[in-house]
Parts: sequence; structure tokens; C-alpha cells
Amino acid sequence: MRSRDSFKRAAQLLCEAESLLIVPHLHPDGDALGSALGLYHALKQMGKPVVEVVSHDSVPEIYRFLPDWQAIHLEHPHQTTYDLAVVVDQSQLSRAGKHEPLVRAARRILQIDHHMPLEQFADVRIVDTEAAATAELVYRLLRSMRVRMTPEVATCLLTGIVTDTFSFKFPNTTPRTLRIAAALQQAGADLSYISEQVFETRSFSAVKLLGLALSTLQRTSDGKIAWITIPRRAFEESHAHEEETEGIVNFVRSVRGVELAMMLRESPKGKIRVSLRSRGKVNVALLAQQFGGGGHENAAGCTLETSLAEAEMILVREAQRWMESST
Ligand SMILES: [Mn+2]
Repeated sequence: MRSRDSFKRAAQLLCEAESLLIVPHLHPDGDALGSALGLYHALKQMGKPVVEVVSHDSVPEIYRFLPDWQAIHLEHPHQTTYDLAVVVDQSQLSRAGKHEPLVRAARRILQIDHHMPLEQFADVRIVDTEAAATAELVYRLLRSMRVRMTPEVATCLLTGIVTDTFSFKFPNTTPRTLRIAAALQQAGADLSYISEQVFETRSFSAVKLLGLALSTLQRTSDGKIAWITIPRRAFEESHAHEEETEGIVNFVRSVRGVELAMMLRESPKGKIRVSLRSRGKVNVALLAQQFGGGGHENAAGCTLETSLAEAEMILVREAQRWMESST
């Protein structure tokens, strides 16, 4: 389907639906939450009788400045069958977590995403891997519908763009990204306030955890792969939450000479969650897919069901093999 057609069809679905459900992904980040809430504000403004946002996980502390973040529920509130479910920032429906059945029960599903497509689950898809953030696509969709950009909508969408581009520093930032960001600022989003909230405000425990995590830094002898591990006890010692590991992997990637950075953390259920970041041509989404994960070329993730030590061994070995074959 051509992109203009998918925007048209998506707009039609949004216009026709009376009851809408919006679903960000598991462990939601700034883009998932910003896209979901931006859409929420826009639909409310359009006078939709039922607009609900449900998330598998609670809203991380750093995003609790987003207008009406409390509208995001962990359990689905009222309705059991919606006219339309809008799934944002995810390429697999399993990423909706416990809300997957609710999405499947909706009369129609609209997917808005910028990850490498993994699964066909939607009736209409706006999927563009060139977009820096899903929020960019939400912006383009709302613009095509001539929805007024209120400061609330703009703040949510700009937060999505700022987080997924790491403040316009990642190579996914395009001229279009900047034009959209400028329009959102014009519409009342405060860029410096958003950046302050997202990047410059951390809890005491998160900074403690950062120290513990960085103290485990290692690299391969050629210096191209570097990684850190975060065992359970680091969370206990620092009193930090799981979500407060966000962004730590960027420190690993910043080491001179590193082309592939990894962060392995032990989650409460004994699973090992892995964040992968790369510089240059190393496509970490493909590496993540080997372990059932996914993501973008330079940022991806996967989960291993093994001990932390074993996961570390497997991943370093695989990553080395991967680097050799991709260069
Ligand atoms: Mn995203």
C-alpha cells in the first residue's frame, strides 16, 4: 500500500470510530507514551466519546510530566470491545503484553510504527522505518486530518521525537524530523523543558545504579564490543527500578572505538533483558532477531531465559561472530 493511501485509510478509521483504545508497548519509552498520549489528546479534542489508553507497565517516573499521563491505565477500564485499537511503536502484537487479547477483540486494528516489521496484525498500517519516531508518524497523520496541534498534543509528540533521537543526536534524525519538531515547538511544546525532564532529571537511586552498572564495563580485545551487566543485587543495593536503566547503554556506546554496545540486566523473573546499540553499519536489529527480539538498525533488544553469566557468554560470542561477518 502506498504511504499516502495508508494515511488516508488510517484517517478514515479514526474518524469513523466512536470508541478507541490506544496501546503503547511493554516497558513503554518516551516515544510509545508520547505517541499514545498525543493521539489521546487529539482524539479527545475531536470529541470522541470513548478514548482509553492502556499499558502493560506503569508510566516511568521521568515521563510523569506528560499532560494527562494519569489517563494511562494498567487495567482496561470499561469497554471490552472497541471500534478501533491503535497500537503504537510496536512491530509485534505480543509487545502489547496483557492487553493483546483486548486489541485482538477490537473491530479494527491500526498500527503506527517505525520498527522493522515483524508481524502482520493490523487492518491498516502506517509503518515507516525511516521515521525517527512513531510520534513523527502520528504528527503526519494528525496533520493530514487537519487536527489542531494544541500544546498538549505538541508536548507529547515532541517528547517522543526527543527521546527516540536522543535529542536529535542519533543518525535517525532527518530534515523532516527537525521540521516536525519545529512545528511542534511552534504549537506550544517547550523543548528545553522536555529535555530537562527526560535527560537531566534522575532519581538518587537511578544515579547509584548507573555507578554500579558502569563499574562492570568490559570490552573485547579489539575494543569494538563493550558491555555491562546489571545483576539483581545492583537493583537491591541501589533501590532503583528496572525502568531506571534506560539510557545507561549509551554510556557504553560512547566509549571510543566501540561499534557495538550491550547492556544485560537481570529482571525479577530471572530473565535477562538485553539492550543493543551500535554505531555505523552494524545492524543490531538482525542480531536481536537471532534471539527472538527486534528493533532498529542502531538500537534493538531481546530477552534470554538463562543465567546472567551464561547470557553474557552467549551474547559476547555471538556479537563477535556477528561483527566479523558484517564487516
Ligand atoms: Mn519509537
